[in-house]
Amino acid sequence: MTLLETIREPTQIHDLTSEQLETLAGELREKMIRTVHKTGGHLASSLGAVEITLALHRVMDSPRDRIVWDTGHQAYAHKLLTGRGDRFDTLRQVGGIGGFPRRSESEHDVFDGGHAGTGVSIGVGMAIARDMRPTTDPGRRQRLAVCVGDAAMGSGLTMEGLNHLGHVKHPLLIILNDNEMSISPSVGGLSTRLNKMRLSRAYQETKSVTQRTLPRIPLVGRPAFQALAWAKEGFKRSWAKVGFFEDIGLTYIGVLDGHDLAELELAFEAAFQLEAPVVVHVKTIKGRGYAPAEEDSMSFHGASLPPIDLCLIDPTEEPLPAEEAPKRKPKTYTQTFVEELVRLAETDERITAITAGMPTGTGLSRFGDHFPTRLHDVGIAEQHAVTMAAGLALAGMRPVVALYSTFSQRAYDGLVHDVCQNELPVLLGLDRSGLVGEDGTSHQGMFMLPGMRSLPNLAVASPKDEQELRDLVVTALGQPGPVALLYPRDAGEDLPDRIGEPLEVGRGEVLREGDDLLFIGFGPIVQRLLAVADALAADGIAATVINARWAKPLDEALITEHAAGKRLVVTAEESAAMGGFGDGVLDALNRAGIRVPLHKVALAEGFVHHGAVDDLRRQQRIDASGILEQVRDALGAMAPKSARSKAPAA
Ligand SMILES: Cc1ncc(C[n+]2csc(CCOP(=O)(O)OP(=O)(O)O)c2C)c(N)n1
Repeated sequence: MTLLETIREPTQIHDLTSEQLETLAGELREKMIRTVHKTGGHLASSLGAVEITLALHRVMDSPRDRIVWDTGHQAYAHKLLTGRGDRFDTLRQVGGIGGFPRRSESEHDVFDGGHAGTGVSIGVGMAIARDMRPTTDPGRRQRLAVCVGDAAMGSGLTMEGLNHLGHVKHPLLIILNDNEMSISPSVGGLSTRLNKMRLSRAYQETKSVTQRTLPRIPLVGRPAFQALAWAKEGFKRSWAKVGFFEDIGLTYIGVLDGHDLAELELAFEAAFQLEAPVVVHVKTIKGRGYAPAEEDSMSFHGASLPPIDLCLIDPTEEPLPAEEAPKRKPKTYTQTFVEELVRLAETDERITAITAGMPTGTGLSRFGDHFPTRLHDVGIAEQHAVTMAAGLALAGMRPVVALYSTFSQRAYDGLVHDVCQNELPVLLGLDRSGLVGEDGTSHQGMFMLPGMRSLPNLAVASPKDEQELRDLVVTALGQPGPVALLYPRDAGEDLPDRIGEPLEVGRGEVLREGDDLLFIGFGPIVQRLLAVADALAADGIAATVINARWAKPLDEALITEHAAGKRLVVTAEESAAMGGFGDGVLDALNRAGIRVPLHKVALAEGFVHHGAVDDLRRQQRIDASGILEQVRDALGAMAPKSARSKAPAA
């Protein structure tokens, strides 16, 4: 049995020796590497945070004390130390444990995360609540810590939280886990500043900061004594230029080696003794402990990882087989979107692209390869990305912002107030629209369509295949106002490349005709409707299939023309049902006075948990066979009672 296998509760690590802790750190890393080898996941970030996790759990007493993981993608060691070792191999699988902290899994998880930049605000809220308790309440002694990556540190939400914390000054430990990386290298003025802090170690400032801070450390108890001893030595060697954080009212300790467990423990203890908001700035190596991930943390950041060579952690394992020629994979919608953009940007210098910290995920790095000065990575700052696009558009440019649908939720006000109110020609590419899979509830791209349907001036489209995505990119960039294009994480239909052609805004198309039913789909789900129509045709039920293309403006004329006289209208979208595309069709039919039963195929109400996209589609009954079942159920429910009892089971 390994040491890790004996740990059920984090308090068990309080009494381990430094040798045992070193062994444990190794075992944690091995377990992560072996698991993520099979499941995929955020390997590099979690490998880099092992010592931070151990140190936090040693100086804190979770769950009485609370540890908040910003984003939550670096918390695998925390999961393994808090009773989830047995189930860890189910990571990110349907029914298994999630990739981010989840309160349903453990009392040690504080907050269901997934989006970057939330940690400090959560921590500030909890600190305020703690300090509102009566002074006699033991809960007042609760220690609170937030671990934030350097890229998330630069996000707007974190900045708002720090700004407020510097004002209210509630005790809170913020660990700045600085590995110089976002998914790609971190960008921005703060990142440059952190670099300087790391490099300079400004001893000349040590004295004044030490003088200011040391008297505030109470001299009681052994931990305080240790902390003080550390502080006396540690401040000398590690206080760096403190301007930024100190200027806004936070105490700063750093820069420390984020893999030196003893030093981290002392720093965290010292920070708690200060009873103030303290930023402990630690330098870590993303991917620490697995050479390929240390060398290329970008590839080992997340979901679709390169193959993991287990023999690098255990020589008895077989090395990876020699590389086979890569199989040709159909192009993704993301690739097609960027290809078309690049093509258009060759002749239109006004086209500029913006990413919020996701140049590789959104494919825009390719745009940057062609036009380095026309790609702007603003960091994890979706709101700024969209409002900055409004600024570019006001100045005559044709900005294209590509965001994952889920992260674009942050930019909703920018879209409403800045882009739509001002009717600006911004193209918003909503990548990962629909189910995204293993990242789970926080990441599914399912809420923006209902949110956007009510926005004046905005056109909203989604293609049935990747060729049509090209057409829609051309169309969108020809519009005088804003357009949102929704496309999924998936590969396309493997259709030949061709140049996009402009389409008419708000015009759908009929793909096949049949007298009994009307299917209307928004986005690539149209392909599944065609398959369902084929299956029903074999039963003698004929369906018309409309590719709507536009959720807004909706092709009401086409829809009402074909809905009249049908037994059932079925709408389909891979998005939240409430207020979505189907509701738009229903409204249109009502307005036109057409009374036909309508069945909405969409995601069930509630959050969609993690798992492979195919499994989730099956679970939600929005894969082709699920839709077929739904249609048969709806037809069965409509049949007159006598006929219904005879109807075959779906
Ligand atoms: C609002 C939001 N935008 C984008 C992302 C995608 N994302 C996940 S982790 C990450 C990089 C985080 O970098 P950092 O905070 O420095 O932590 P590290 O992974 O380097 O430890 C990004 C951009 C996200 N989770 N949330």
